[in-house]
Amino acid sequence: MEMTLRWYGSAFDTVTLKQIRQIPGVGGVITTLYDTVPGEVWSREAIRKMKEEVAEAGLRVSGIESVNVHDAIKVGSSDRDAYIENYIQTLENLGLEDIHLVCYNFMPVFDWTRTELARKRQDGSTVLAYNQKTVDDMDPEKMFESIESDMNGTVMPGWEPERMERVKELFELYKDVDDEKLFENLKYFLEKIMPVCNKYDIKMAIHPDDPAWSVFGLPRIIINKKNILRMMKMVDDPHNGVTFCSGSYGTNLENDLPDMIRSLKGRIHFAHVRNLKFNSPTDFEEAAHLSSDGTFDMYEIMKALYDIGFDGPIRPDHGRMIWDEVAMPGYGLYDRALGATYLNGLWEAIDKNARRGQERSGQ
Ligand SMILES: [Mn+2]
Repeated sequence: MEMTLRWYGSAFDTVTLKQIRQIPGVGGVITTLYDTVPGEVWSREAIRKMKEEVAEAGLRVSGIESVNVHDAIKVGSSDRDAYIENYIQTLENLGLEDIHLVCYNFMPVFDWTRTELARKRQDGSTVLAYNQKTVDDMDPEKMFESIESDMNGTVMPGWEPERMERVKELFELYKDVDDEKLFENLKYFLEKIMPVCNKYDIKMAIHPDDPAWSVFGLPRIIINKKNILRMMKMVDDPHNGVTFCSGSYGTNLENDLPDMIRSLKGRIHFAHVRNLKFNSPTDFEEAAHLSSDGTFDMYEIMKALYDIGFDGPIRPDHGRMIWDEVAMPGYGLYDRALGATYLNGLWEAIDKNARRGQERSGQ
């Protein structure tokens, strides 16, 4: 595996490449052209400029998170082919610039959903949190307003103000789209892009829906083992893979995370590893990465990734806001640096233990 950190670009991120370079064991960033809109072609020049900036700081671009998919593709409207053509052109330009990993999602209207961006924990840190009751009592059009004040002046991915102004229109757009239709549209999209992915060896890594169930009555399909295996099978190409995000699949306690990882051997192209603390099955908050601070056994998650021979980029995911840092909620420097270090430590221990086991058995 390759330890990385997500970075939004120098114009948008409070964290600098210089800081990332100083986190032990982090050699790459997962980044994006944050000022592009879904459906737009990314130019080779812009991609190269981004790569050069990262390289000058002594790091590499390990992958893109995300190239967002236009709503026309998700709902399957008549203009989708033009947007798919643009997507293919972007993939081609990324391939020509030697970038081989693209994370994306297929979530309708809202990307990840949280009801609080700064819930205070006992130690004084603040974290993102989710409470189903709050969602049930809320008008979806008010969702953005309710969390905007806690964004610390940043623009959060999937929650761009221009997009949120259109929420009503977006709900209208998705009104006839159910799970089956969404699967169908995803299949159509993947079949169209697989040739360019094969040509440039670009691994597509779909991010799970977060939380892993329907929110505001919208369809959600990338939520559990059954659905993700269906998706792998419906376009059975190794370039059609997943981002294994423990914090997103883990929102549903019925998802057995190590088991899911093992069942996706060879198709996990990217991993987000973080912990959640459940107060009830429908109320959770984002904990520190350490197992004992949350509900998940992080050793078992890392062990499963190790056991399937995972060799792609991995990143700590949302961190807590600690030490008075002011940053995009979930994306400060300090707690993600602690997370990277902890995950690197787990991996080293698992790796050494496995090697010693092999030596002992004379293999
Ligand atoms: Mn994630």
